[in-house]
Amino acid sequence: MVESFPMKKVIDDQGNLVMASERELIDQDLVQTAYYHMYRIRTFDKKAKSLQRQGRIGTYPPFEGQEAAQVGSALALGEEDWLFPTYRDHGAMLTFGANMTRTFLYWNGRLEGCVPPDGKRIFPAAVPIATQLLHATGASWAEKRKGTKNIAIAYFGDGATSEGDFHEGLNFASVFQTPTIFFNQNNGYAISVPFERQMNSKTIAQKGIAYEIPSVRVDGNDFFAVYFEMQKAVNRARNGEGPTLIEAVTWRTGAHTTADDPTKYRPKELGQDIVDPIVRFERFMKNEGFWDEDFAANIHQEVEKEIEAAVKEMESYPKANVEDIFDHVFAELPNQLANQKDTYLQLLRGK
Ligand SMILES: Cc1ncc(C[n+]2csc(CCOP(=O)(O)OP(=O)(O)O)c2C)c(N)n1
Ligand SMILES: [Mg+2]
Repeated sequence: MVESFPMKKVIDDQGNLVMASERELIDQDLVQTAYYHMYRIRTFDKKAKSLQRQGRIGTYPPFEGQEAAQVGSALALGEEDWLFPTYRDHGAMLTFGANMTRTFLYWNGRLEGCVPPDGKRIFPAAVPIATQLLHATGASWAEKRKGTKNIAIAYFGDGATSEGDFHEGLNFASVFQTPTIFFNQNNGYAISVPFERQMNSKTIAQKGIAYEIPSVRVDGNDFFAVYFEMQKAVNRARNGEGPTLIEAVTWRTGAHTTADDPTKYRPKELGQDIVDPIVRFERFMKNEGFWDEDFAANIHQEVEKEIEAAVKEMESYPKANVEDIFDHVFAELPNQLANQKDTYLQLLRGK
């Protein structure tokens, strides 16, 4: 089955083009846009980890190492499309137009963190694994029924494929030929569970066969491979040709979240040979004459400023209100939760 789904690459680890036919699709604007977004979300991610360590935001799931997958996918979407992310997809959300201050507020436990910017169809990050596949299928089905050309993308991890929702989402999308892109980031682990313990199949792409969904396996650390395959999937969906499953093979460099220690469950040598996607992209830029010191320096400065301003704004908000956790799920709080709320508030008051 692995042979049926060879991993598509456009550039190799040294930044050399291995698919020369794609060269004519690459121009300065695309290269600089991709670099800008990957650098921006990498810097955001570093800042978020640092803020968590300083107690300035809560638990945070880093996406370092997955920038090419997240930017390559989000950049291929159109303005009116729908994005259904997980907790690890802030890079994709920011690239698609999520507000950075609100993204920090989300990890600070504030409701404002779930509000999408005006005109942007970005759902709040799904923490319950795989639920968003059904939401994306439903939203894109609605678009199809309304006769629009808009599509939806659902982000999900390797571990999510073990959930019923994954299969229900794919089956429904297949039966109704919805304009949905199932975008998998196979980062090799679901918390501490490695890919081989999660499934006996050798790839995630092959799971599309059962649903007659065109599927492809790409090197998720290769921006161009992700971006070009996404474009094909987007075009197919817009033209009424139904869903696509994309497996982007990648690697999370750090912990599952700031609450765990990956050295406890990942052998040290694993991942050592993986070239950072941004380093790989920079190599490509230098090899192909796209590198420009001034452009890079300007971007670095601009991003730094943007992030500092967003952190400052986030910290100007009052601390999250504990009662919010209880007050916005049910119209009428069930007894058991009302009791929990009382107990917790008493605890906070030191009684
Ligand atoms: C329904 C459900 N079951 C279990 C969990 C606990 N949980 C949180 S993250 C995670 C692993 C998910 O792994 P994967 O889908 O590979 O995504 P990744 O975290 O690697 O991006 C699990 C099991 C959850 N959030 N929701
Ligand atoms: Mg995973």
